[in-house]
Amino acid sequence: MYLRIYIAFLSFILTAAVGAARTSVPLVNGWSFAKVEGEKTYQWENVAIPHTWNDADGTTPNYYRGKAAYRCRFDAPPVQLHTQRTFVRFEAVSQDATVWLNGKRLGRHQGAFTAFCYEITHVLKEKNNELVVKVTNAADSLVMPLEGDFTIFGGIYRPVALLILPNVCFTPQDFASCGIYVSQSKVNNEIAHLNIIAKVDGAKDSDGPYGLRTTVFAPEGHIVVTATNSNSVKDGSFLTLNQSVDISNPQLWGGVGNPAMHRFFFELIHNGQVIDTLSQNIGVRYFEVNPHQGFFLNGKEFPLRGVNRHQDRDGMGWAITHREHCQDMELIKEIGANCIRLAHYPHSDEFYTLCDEAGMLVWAEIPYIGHGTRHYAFDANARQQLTELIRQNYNHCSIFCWSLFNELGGSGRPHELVEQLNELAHREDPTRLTVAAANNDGRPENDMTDIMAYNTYPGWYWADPGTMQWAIDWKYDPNKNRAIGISEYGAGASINQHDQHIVKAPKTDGSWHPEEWQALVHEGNYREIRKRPYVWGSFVWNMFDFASASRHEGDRQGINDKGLVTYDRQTRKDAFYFYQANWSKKPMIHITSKRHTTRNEALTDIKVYSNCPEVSIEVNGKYVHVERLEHCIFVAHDVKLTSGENQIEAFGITTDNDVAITDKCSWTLNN
Ligand code: GCB
Repeated sequence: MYLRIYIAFLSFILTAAVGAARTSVPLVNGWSFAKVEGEKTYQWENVAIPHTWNDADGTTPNYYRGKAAYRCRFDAPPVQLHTQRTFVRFEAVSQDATVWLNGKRLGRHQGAFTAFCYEITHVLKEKNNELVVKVTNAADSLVMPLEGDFTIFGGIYRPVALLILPNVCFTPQDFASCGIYVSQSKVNNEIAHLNIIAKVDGAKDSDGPYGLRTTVFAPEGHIVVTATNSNSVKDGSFLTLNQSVDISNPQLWGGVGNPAMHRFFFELIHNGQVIDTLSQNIGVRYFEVNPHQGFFLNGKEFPLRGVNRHQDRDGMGWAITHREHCQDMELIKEIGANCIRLAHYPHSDEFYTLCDEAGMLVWAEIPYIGHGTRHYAFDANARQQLTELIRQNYNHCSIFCWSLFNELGGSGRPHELVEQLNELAHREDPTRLTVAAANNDGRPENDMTDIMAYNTYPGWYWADPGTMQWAIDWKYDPNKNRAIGISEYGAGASINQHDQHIVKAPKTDGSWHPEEWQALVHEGNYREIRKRPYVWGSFVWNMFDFASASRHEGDRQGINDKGLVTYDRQTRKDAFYFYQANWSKKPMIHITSKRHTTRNEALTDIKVYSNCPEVSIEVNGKYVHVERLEHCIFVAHDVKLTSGENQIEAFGITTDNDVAITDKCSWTLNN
């Protein structure tokens, strides 16, 4: 057995060495940047990529939405002139970029969230190349998104790299995808039937046949199958190789807790030689949404309990790095979610990869928000952004649905475009579902996607938290085969504002957003969601506070404070722990209102979230009576604090091995 694995790896390493002609050289340094206003170019400053020019003003109402320029001077990395080609690939530039190399215009890309790639083989010099990128993040009625409360940070905010590839290669130019698409056409517990399409760039008719060899490694590392047969057809400028691969008794990717992935190693073969190679980690899985029973993963009920994520971060805006992506994922894992809506636009490839590895199910989305314009160029931009989202992220097994819009309204007949986008998504990817998030009932586009979800804020923008029951029941029709989810719900909260008696929503656009109300909204909303197993998924708005320049509410300018974690990722709000208690298997206990350290009233309730079956609470060393409520909430009612400092301690006994876990805090009574 071990010998087999060893031989498999040895042959893997040897073929990889032949195909090592493919390299990627990140362009991180050597950049300078200047804002451009009219004829005036401001002082150039040295910057590193990723970069945004809105890191400091992104939460102010008049943040800079305009033009800027970047310049990068670099020497060419070693390239074998006759056998290799060079490309420059941008992972995302916000939002409209035109690129030149050594004075030659390479192209223009419109859309802030997707990658694009140009060939530079014949423009690249050995020394002193100058790459120029002119960018604007000014609002543009022909480029999605046209609306949304989130800040549109400008800049080259995701990595840029030079790709050095063999003359004939898996193409980087098919909407900047990796050139290979693994389609999970039929997967069940007995077999994974996969169709692979590899698009090849640079092949000439006179070259004779090209072949594709695919080797699939099991999660443990041994080879499970090697496929060598492929059909080739000329498809525009590419040669397309089609192949079927069957994995018998596949080890399935089972979501959080069981994200087993196979390694796919692709070799492009010509005249018996391996001329290009590519490797992808992909989990095989199958899923289904039953309109009356919810989400199923690999044939088993799998209720999706999720959060939404925006990509920005305090002091960095969208220009975040590996470290920040990982930290976000760690926090999402810590809360115990099993699903993420990556709102409201395509996120970084790196984050989808983290989702694959963590076993998170993912809702992926294009930025078609609020309204569109009835202009062919806008429609074309929508189609382009959707195609890029799908092709660039095709192999991410975490993604189960493509979302076509968020909260459309207005009279611009958006359903006509949604219909086109729905067809496009199905044509591009028949294996995944289409979805959308609406906030208005009765609109024609709400009936077009495979499954549907609604943004609803009972207890915040309207009514009280328990009204979530009507919000859901109103949308769900037991006689209709229409699966319903909750794509957004939540409430704003400041970690510096507290109220022990709050019974109704504060003024939502006011400055008073006590942390306690957010927690009550989530308790009330979640209770109703849980009672309805047909809700295929629910997604808290939002996992993190995010920049929303036009807002001035709560205790910070320019922040949407509905996050369960603060914008700097330093503080988990009480509502975070409510979900952790309900979702995470790791024993936890948390006293709420801990930050309400100075009290003016002696009588108070003490509320604790814990996933332990039993919780006890001591106040100044004496036990108080604790009532256990549903959904991991424990309350000691009308506890009397004494003047001065009070020590509160909560104990939970875990089910595993009777170990006690504790949390404590101290409150000072002022009279
Ligand atoms: C929504 C939007 C989202 C907003 C959110 C809010 O329905 O889809 O982009 O941020 O409401 O906080 O109001």
